[in-house]
Amino acid sequence: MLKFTTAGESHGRCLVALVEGLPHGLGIDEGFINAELARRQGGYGRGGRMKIETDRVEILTGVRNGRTIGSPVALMIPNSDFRIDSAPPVTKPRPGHADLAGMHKYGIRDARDVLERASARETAARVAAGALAKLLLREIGVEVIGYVTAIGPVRIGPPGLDPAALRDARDKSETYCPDSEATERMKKEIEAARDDGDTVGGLIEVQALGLPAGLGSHVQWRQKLDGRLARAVMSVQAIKSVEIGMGRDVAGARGSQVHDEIIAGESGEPTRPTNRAGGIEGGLTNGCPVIVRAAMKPIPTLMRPLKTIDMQTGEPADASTERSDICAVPAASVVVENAVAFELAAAVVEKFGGDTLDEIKQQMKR
Ligand code: EPS
Repeated sequence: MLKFTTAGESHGRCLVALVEGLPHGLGIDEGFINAELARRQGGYGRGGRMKIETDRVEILTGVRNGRTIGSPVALMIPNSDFRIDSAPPVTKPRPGHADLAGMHKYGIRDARDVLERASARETAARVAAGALAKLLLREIGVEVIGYVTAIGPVRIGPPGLDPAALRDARDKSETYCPDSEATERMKKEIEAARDDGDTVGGLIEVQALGLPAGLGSHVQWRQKLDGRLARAVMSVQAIKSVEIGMGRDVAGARGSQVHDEIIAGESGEPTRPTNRAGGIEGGLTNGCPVIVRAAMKPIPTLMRPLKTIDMQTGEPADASTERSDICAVPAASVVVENAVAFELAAAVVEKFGGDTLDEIKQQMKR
């Protein structure tokens, strides 16, 4: 079973990802992991922390001469802003953050112990783990591409580009949006939020291409691939909804406008002229691209703070204003992309798994 766990705090010594279940013999490209970490740090609207950090992975275990040896892979990303012991207490919980709920959970009046772990800084570890999964998917011809489709009210339609063009257009955009004209409007939206002391959210879309049919399972609820993807994406900090394919639009349409007809392809194989299901039927991949969409709320740390209560005094107060981002939707698109990649790689290992990468490839050819 391919799985990962993370550890680490926002201003602690480091972040850690422990990845178990990677096959033996997978080439580990450290430069690729670092490039993914750098993408996560970027995007228009990021705050001051990203000027302090240069996230780089240290591979602590499980790799010999650039290849996995079948044992767990421990990844570490050191924090430059390591000051957890001297970081000030946070007594005025920010609406929308884990601050107040976490204070209740632990019976404390300082949210620092909570926010250090709740912070989206943890997503650096998720991206590092996801990058390993992508290296595995790359070996079997699967690619996963995430991009931004909305910032606040600025929204684009389906990009309709082939994978190489899509990636290229996204990588040219400061908001990781494949539409250059929309990118400029998105930047203005972020600037307007900044000028108001506010924050702004958006929409993310991920496409996974080249997946074989039959990944996941229809048999048991916890094995259904759509459910597993939804959990992986919904658990990303600040994500409030997850959709697959048409998503919520299915509710207002008739069956004939929702389901993808099956026709014979050139050599008689079943194909689909449409992909409204987003590549998953019955909890299984159906051979079409998997399409996952997620909505991110605006970050809860507002420079023009919302009303709250000082938990030390019980008096009304303005919420705490830690340094933060105005918009982290581009960064979150990298996180969601990697979260999706990890679940898909786990489903591949489950179906075709063997001890080695070669065994997986052999199994897939059968
Ligand atoms: C983040 C690091 C954080 C924030 C952001 C994400 O750094 P700091 O708290 O030191 O400014 O920029 O965290 C949050 C949005 C949050 O709610 O905690 C990162 O590495 O992505």
